[in-house]
Amino acid sequence: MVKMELLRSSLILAVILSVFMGHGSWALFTPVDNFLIACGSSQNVTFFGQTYVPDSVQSSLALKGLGNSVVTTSNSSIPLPICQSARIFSSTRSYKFDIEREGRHWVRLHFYPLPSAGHNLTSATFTVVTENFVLLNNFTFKNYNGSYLFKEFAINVTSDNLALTFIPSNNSIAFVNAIEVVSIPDQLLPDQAMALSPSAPFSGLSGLALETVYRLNMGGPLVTAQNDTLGRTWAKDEKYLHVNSSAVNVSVSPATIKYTASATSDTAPNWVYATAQTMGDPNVANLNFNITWVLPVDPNFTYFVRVHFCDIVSTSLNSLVFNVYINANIALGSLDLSTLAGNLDVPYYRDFISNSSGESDTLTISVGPDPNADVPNAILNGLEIMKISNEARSLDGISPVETLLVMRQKKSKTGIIVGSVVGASAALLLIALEETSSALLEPEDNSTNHIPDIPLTPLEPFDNSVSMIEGVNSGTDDDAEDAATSAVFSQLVNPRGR
Ligand SMILES: *[C@@H]1O[C@H](CO)[C@@H](O)[C@H](O)[C@H]1NC(C)=O
Ligand SMILES: *[C@@H]1O[C@H](CO)[C@@H](O)[C@H](O)[C@H]1NC(C)=O
Ligand SMILES: *[C@@H]1O[C@H](CO)[C@@H](O)[C@H](O)[C@H]1NC(C)=O
Ligand SMILES: *[C@@H]1O[C@H](CO)[C@@H](O)[C@H](O)[C@H]1NC(C)=O
Ligand SMILES: *[C@@H]1O[C@H](CO)[C@@H](O)[C@H](O)[C@H]1NC(C)=O
Ligand SMILES: *[C@@H]1O[C@H](CO)[C@@H](O)[C@H](O)[C@H]1NC(C)=O
Ligand SMILES: *[C@@H]1O[C@H](CO)[C@@H](O)[C@H](O)[C@H]1NC(C)=O
Ligand SMILES: *[C@@H]1O[C@H](CO)[C@@H](O)[C@H](O)[C@H]1NC(C)=O
Ligand SMILES: *[C@@H]1O[C@H](CO)[C@@H](O)[C@H](O)[C@H]1NC(C)=O
Ligand SMILES: *[C@@H]1O[C@H](CO)[C@@H](O)[C@H](O)[C@H]1NC(C)=O
Ligand SMILES: CC(=O)N[C@H]1CO[C@H](CO)[C@@H](O)[C@@H]1O
Repeated sequence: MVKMELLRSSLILAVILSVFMGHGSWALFTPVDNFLIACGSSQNVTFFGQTYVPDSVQSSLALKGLGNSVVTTSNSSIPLPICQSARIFSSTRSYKFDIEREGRHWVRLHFYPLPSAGHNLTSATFTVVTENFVLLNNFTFKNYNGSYLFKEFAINVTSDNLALTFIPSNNSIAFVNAIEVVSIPDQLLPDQAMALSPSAPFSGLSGLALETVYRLNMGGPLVTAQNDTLGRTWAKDEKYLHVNSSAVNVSVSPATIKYTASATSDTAPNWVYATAQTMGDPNVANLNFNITWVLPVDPNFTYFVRVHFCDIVSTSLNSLVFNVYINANIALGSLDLSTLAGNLDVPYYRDFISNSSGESDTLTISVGPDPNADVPNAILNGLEIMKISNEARSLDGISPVETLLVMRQKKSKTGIIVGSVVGASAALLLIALEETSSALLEPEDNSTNHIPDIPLTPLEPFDNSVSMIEGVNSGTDDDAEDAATSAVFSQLVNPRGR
């Protein structure tokens, strides 16, 4: 009997553990702020195991001024379920999130121009800003090759709220399908990293905004948000290989990966470290070559580059010694992975700051053998490239927030949205820029600026048109992957695609 009981409880424990671990994860880090919002939706949307709540939930949302409407579709042939609805703004509007824990947050925006009776979302041209940073400037799907735009930013929020403001361009509208605002562990993104050429520390990153432009799982499968403790997506790397025959993919079981205090599953999922590209083709006579990835980037910005390594190929310590280059510059010379990581199968990563290569609009990463190594080989397991905000505190163009808001306010009638929405873990307030920008708004607009904190009126009638859409007009290149997958990557694949 006792034995049975023991057996049963250990079985239960095993089940609990496997559920816990299988979920990847939120084991290590639980985001204090975790807003997942399905804009314009009338119901919760569950996607990859997470629940996105409507921005109008509990009907405690009042919309004043003209032109707030929503569009929804029941057609499931769109990239993601959270894109089946959108909120449309015909004047400058803000979502305001109450932030419980200051520090970096993911700000993820999903845009998919649904067909709408009253509006053409494909030709909508708009700008998105926080109080301090420009995230998108005069974006329109007309100039963009994809049918779906996903943007991920890492913003250090240093007050108790974050306002996301949507600014329609002249005579246009703005829209958004889904928004995520989620805490990031403090230790994930450093304040300082090494710049190359000349080699010097670059500090002050924590005060700047970052935008993910590439996040790649070398030699590996697509890793989706549900397999990442921080909800990140890791794309395949093959299409960026300069000479794809130069690389051979390798993989081990993800369970082999031995995390340490300095590289945890929050650094990158074990699926990333368990696969890699290596030189390793024994049939090639001359093994003295680099594996190079060529990544198109906007040359007007500087980039944060994180290279992820894990020696999953060696059978003994100190046998894998290689060089890492960013553009033509040596980033890591004679990198002896097992010495630095302490063992085989142990993750290791390094951060750099780099511009694009020379006058070109690409950034290149190369790994190649060290002449002194016993075995000529080189490895790369993962790569992240994030755009760093410029002097104008912009990630898109050279106009600062103040200019974009003022320019817009001269023309628009500012409507106000007030309301409260219950987010995934906390309350979300959806209101206009009351504090920071009221000075900017006031001269232009003296009627609707200050509004009661408590929403009083019920929702105005929405344009709840159920529309059919023509399916995914995928402008991206990977037909082999399913629509959802290629849509997720339309931005990562083509960061300059607009
Ligand atoms: C918007 O309108 C203003 C004034 O009419 C004009 O100066 C500006 O060029 C327009 N901007 C765009 C992006 O069309
Ligand atoms: C965010 O900014 C504050 C103030 O500059 C700084 O103290 C903090 O370390 C930053 N946090 C992160 C995670 O960069
Ligand atoms: C590894 O490379 C082989 C041969 O090129 C390819 O068929 C396979 O899909 C690759 N594996 C992954 C996970 O990308
Ligand atoms: C090399 O890359 C090109 C373009 O991405 C692709 O068409 C080709 O199939 C790849 N070859 C191999 C051997 O993977
Ligand atoms: C690898 O690339 C670097 C940087 O471009 C270059 O200096 C080096 O000579 C290359 N190594 C080989 C073996 O081609
Ligand atoms: C870079 O900046 C220059 C000068 O401001 C501008 O002409 C060019 O279009 C910008 N390039 C991109 C890719 O935005
Ligand atoms: C990038 O380019 C800018 C402008 O040319 C320069 O000021 C800066 O030092 C460069 N940064 C790095 C890391 O190379
Ligand atoms: C929607 O999701 C939220 C958060 O998970 C939950 O509290 C709420 O009960 C859900 N509403 C419905 C109608 O399922
Ligand atoms: C949804 O869109 C697809 C692709 O255009 C289309 O084939 C399908 O008929 C649509 N579904 C409905 C219910 O209209
Ligand atoms: C968009 O696609 C067209 C046609 O496929 C191509 O000519 C153009 O270069 C692409 N634009 C960008 C910015 O990639
Ligand atoms: C590549 C990958 O990470 N795949 C796994 C993601 O998570 C789901 C469910 O937890 C697994 O079924 C996949 O194999």
